[in-house]
Amino acid sequence: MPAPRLLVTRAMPPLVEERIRVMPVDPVFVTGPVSGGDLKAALRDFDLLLPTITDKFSAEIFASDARVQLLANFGAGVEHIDLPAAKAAGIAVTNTPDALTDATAELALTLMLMAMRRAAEGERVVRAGGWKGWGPTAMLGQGLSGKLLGLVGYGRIAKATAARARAFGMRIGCFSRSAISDPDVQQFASLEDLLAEADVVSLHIPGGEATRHLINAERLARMKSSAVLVNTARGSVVDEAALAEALTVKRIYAAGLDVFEAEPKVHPALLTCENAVLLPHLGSATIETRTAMGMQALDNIDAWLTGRDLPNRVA
Ligand code: 8YV
Repeated sequence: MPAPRLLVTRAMPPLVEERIRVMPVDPVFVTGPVSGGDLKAALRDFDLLLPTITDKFSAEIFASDARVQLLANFGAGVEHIDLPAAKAAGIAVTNTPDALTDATAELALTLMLMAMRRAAEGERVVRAGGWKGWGPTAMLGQGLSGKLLGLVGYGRIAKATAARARAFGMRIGCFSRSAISDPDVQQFASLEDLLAEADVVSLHIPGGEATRHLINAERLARMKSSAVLVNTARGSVVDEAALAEALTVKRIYAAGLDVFEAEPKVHPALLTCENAVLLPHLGSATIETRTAMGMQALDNIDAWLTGRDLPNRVA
C-alpha cells in the first residue's frame, strides 16, 4: 500500500518538518498560500492536508470528489474552513487549541501595555528624531494597575490573559454566554454593560458570521472615552471603519490590534491613527508556539494514521 499523501501548505518550523519526514506519509511541502483552484485539486490528489488560516476552504472548494480525509488545521480558529461543507464531503477537521494559549495571552498583554502606555507612538517619535527630552507632562499614558479588564468571551486564551493581567494589578470582568464560577471574575449580564465599565476591552471570541462586526459604531460609543480595545481574536469581530472613526475623534482612548478584517490589508484610516497599535497577526508567533502548533496538528494526523480518535476534532 502506498503511504498516504500529505500536503503541507506553508513552510513549517524545522522540528515540525523533521517529524513529518519520518512519519509514514508521502509529504509534499509548498511554501505559499494555496489558491482556491489548487486547494480544490489538493482535495482530489491528497489523503491528508496540513493547512493554515491563509487557505480558504469555501463550500464550493469541497464540491468535487474528495480523496482527502483529514484537514489537520495549523491553528485554533477554523472559520476559514466551511465546516458543514467539510462534514458533508466526509472530511474530518482538527485544530490546535492548546498550543497557542499562552503566546496569544502574552500578546494581548503586550497590546494592552503598548496602547495604554503609548509605547508605539513613543517609539515613532524617537525614531523620527522628534523627542524633545523628558518632561513632567510629556507623553502621559495610563497605567494598568487597578483598571478593569473586560474580557469578551471566557475561553482558554481569555483565562490566560486574565491570569497575566492580575499580575499587573488589574480587576477582571467578562461577558460570556456560559456561567462562570470563578469568584475573582465579575460576570456582566450584557456586552453593553461590560463595554460601559471596562477600562480595557479584550476580545476572545471566534470569528465567522455569528460574531461579524460585534464591535460596531454603536458599541464603541458605549465604551469609556478613556478605554482601550484589544483584539487578538479575529479582525471580522470589529467594524474597522467604525473603529478608525472612534479613534480619530478620540471617542475611545486607543486600540491594540493584532488581527484585521482583510489581512494582510489594514483599513487605510487605521494606519493614520496615532492611538492605534497595529501588529501583523503575531499572536502565536513564537518559535516554541509555532512548533507546538505543528506538533499538535501532527498528533491528529498520527491518530488518523493509526485509526485512533482524533484528539482535536472540530468537524
Ligand atoms: C495562527 C491564530 O497563527 O490559531 C489561530 O487561530 O489566529 C493564529 O495565531 C494562525 O491561525 C495559523 O493558521
